[in-house]
Amino acid sequence: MGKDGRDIASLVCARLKSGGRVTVLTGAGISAESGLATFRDMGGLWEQYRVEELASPEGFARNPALVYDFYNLRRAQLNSIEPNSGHLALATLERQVGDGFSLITQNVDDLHERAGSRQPLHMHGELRKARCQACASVLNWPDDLDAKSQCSACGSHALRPHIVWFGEMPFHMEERIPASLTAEVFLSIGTSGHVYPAAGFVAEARQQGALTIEVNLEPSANSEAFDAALYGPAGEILPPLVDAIMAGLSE
Ligand code: BJW
Repeated sequence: MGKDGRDIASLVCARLKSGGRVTVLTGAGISAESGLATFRDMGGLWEQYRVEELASPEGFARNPALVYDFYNLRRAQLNSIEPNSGHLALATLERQVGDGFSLITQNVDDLHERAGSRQPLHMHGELRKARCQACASVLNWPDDLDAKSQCSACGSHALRPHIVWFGEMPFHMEERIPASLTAEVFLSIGTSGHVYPAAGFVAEARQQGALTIEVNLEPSANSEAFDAALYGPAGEILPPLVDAIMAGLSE
């Protein structure tokens, strides 16, 4: 790891040693090295599909079969991929920091859990869950979902992907996310900074006194809100960064 990385690790350690907490926000970039397409990069999902048809309540009302298929394909894809070294490094950091660690993810995949993260806050939902529009039950749903799928709680056929679409309120916005934005260190990984409210978290965390750090291939849309940045693939940057933080904490 270069000097920038070591300097950033020292700054993080200084905050954590005096009882600080760390909050991590992840986006599609952290799962890219596992083989999942991002949204806005070249070749990303929104280049291949029309966002308003697939990720909005109006699109689902217009053409549910198309939306079910899109998420069925992505759900099936989860069976053939694995967490990468970036996910694993974050799980290691979580074990070291303990209760002072929070992970907010915009990702709907389950790679953080499979890497060992205990309770990531999935603010945009989860691919492997379905939600009943009749009784609001959230069900584990590992297989294909369609208009004939039945809710095991109420028997209705009103299941939809458990995904937050544009115009819908993300999850955990009332308590857990606001509480985590008071942490002393805020680390943002692999997110373009285009989608709110997540794109506003860094400014909020910084305003509350956090040291803010970005890991991305390139500066994100809100890069001015970060105190420090490391540019490159998360799977290459995070393992040595976490190692340096762990070494600093044990000194
Ligand atoms: C790597 C890498 C590697 C690549 N290593 N890095 C006008 C102004 C402001 C806001 C709005 C507005 N009009 C409407 C809004 C609100 C709207 C919004 O933000 N729209 C903007 C697009 C303008 N937001 C909403 O509607 C949200 N709800 C809402 O606001 O409710 C009201 C409210 C909330 C709170 C308080 C009060 C009111 C809901 C947003 C739902 C987003 N849903 C999606 C799709 C569903 C999930 C799915 O199908 O999978 O979520 S959209 C899509 O974008 C997905 C993602 O989670 C989200 C963020 O994308 P992400 O993760 O940043 O991915 P990319 O592709 O954009 O970026 C990848 C990055 O990784 C890049 O930077 C690469 O460089 C990097 N990278 N490889 C490191 N190896």
